[in-house]
Amino acid sequence: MLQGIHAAKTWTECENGFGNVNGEYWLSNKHIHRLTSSGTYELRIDLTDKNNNKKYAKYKTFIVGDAFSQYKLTIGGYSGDVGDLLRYHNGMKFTTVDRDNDETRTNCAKSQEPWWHKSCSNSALNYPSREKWYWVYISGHYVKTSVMMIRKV
Ligand SMILES: [Ca+2]
Repeated sequence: MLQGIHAAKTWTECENGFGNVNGEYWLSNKHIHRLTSSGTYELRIDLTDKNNNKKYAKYKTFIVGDAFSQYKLTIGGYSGDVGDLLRYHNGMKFTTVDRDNDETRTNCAKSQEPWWHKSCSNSALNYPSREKWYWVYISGHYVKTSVMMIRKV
């Protein structure tokens, strides 16, 4: 549903969604909010590195708040084999190049793309770091592909 992106996307673009489901894609924040507030949703993040090693993170709780909350992230109930890196972002608002809701004096989205930045990120799946999506090392390599999926439970 959501995959890494790497152009400086605006608040409106993230709000309304963009891209192609088979490539770089972001389901709109508005829709993610609508879905995750309509029931209980879990989040699964699948990651691969350049050698196609696969790892995942799963969260029992995944809620994105409404526009008024600045699409605030509520996340919890981790399981998986890649580390609970989203925990750092729990409670954070969404930040884009044109809307700074993070805790730094600068705007994290300017260097690390849109995300629920804090100061700035442990895991920013829209941020291509060394040409790989930034989450964490898998077997010593940066993440090559990332997919975030949500499912009603
Ligand atoms: Ca800031």
